[in-house]
Amino acid sequence: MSKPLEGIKIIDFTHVQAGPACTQLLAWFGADVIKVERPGSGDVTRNQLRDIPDADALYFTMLNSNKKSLTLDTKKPEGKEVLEKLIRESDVLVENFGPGALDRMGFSWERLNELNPKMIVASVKGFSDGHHYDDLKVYENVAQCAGGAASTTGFWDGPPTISAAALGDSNTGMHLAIGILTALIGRDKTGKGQKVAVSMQDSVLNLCRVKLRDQQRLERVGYLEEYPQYPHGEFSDVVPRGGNAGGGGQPGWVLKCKGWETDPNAYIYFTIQGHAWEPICKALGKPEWIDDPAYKTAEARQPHIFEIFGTIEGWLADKTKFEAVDILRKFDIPCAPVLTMKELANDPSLRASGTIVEVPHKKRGSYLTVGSPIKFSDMKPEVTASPLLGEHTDEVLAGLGYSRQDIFNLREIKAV
Ligand code: CAO
Repeated sequence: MSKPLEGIKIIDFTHVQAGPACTQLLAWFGADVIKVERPGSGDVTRNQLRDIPDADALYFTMLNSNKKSLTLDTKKPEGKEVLEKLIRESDVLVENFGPGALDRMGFSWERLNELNPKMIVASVKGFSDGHHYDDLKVYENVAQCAGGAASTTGFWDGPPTISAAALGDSNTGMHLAIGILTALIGRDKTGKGQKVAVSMQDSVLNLCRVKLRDQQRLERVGYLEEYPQYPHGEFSDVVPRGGNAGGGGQPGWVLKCKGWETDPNAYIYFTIQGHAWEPICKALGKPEWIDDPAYKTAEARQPHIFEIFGTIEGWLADKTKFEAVDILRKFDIPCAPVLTMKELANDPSLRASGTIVEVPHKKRGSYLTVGSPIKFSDMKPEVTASPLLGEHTDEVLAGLGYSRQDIFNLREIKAV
């Protein structure tokens, strides 16, 4: 089956997570993604946290599937020459080097645009161009702090907390992918390439927009009625950490189920959504709460919400997280078990949908990865193994018109 991005050639000048997550997505959808890596070492994640000696680490394999690998020293004149040829026939160049690295290499936006005016140049940086921190190198957790996630995550009596979700890295890569696709559609209309830039700080903040909503509400009224601090606690002039309260305003909490004493994940997330109150009362065997003025409205419940959660935990005490959800789903109550990575890895539904996939790899044997979370009616993205370092160097160079002797010479001077 042909894929929508077939025929789109992408120079993947990315490393670590933010950039590779973007180009991997585009490769799944059919783009020809050529990862350009430094000869001898390649993307640093090939070596990071290895679980099998001499085989690419999972960090690399899980972010670089469906790509080709070309080794090229782009600081050597011969390597630059190869890159220039590649640029002339590519549609997109994606990079996430530290600030100024591409310019120092001699490939500023102006130069790239001169080499190929139709090419889209897409970049991830920690902070946006012109920002007072735009000289900083940035990793995931730094971005979560700079983008407002850390100050609003965790419990009010603990420090700012980092989320396990890659809000700074993969999330920024997804934003960049949207930008690239938009620029490609724009190019169809104008015939011109353009620069697409996404900062990690901006991408984190974009996902924290309800907290910016809350900051404005707090400044206007002095409290946030859906936060656990209301009405008994204190508010300062900044959005506090709300523990497990729902960011969207639906009261909810992580509640203990049978076995929590020994299993750190025997919990469900239980929401007390306004419209679900009546079914909740029925499910819990508390029909008297339905019309009780102390429970009837969200506002009335908030002062004693933890007492309500305590009652629900009493109901959950003899039910596993799975049994509880099986009962609650019949009442249309939004809830879910707190699932571990082990449970997700073995989840038959995720395997069937292609969200968890097993990929054969030349050196590792097979490994699990997360496949495309986006499903299409006319296309099933297939995940193929990440490339070995330089696996496609000869193929790509031959495609650029280099002879076997040229390729040998490039190897001799260690340009590839
Ligand atoms: N041939 C020759 N040189 C190469 C090369 C190649 N194929 N590929 C990269 N290089 C060089 C670059 O030119 C650069 O050299 P100079 O600094 O001398 O100009 C160097 O390798 C890469 O530098 P870097 O700053 O990108 O790498 P780093 O390990 O010091 O920093 C990171 C890593 C991620 C902090 C930084 O790249 C960064 O801030 N990127 C932008 C934000 C980002 O994407 N962060 C997310 C990473 S995922 O957690």
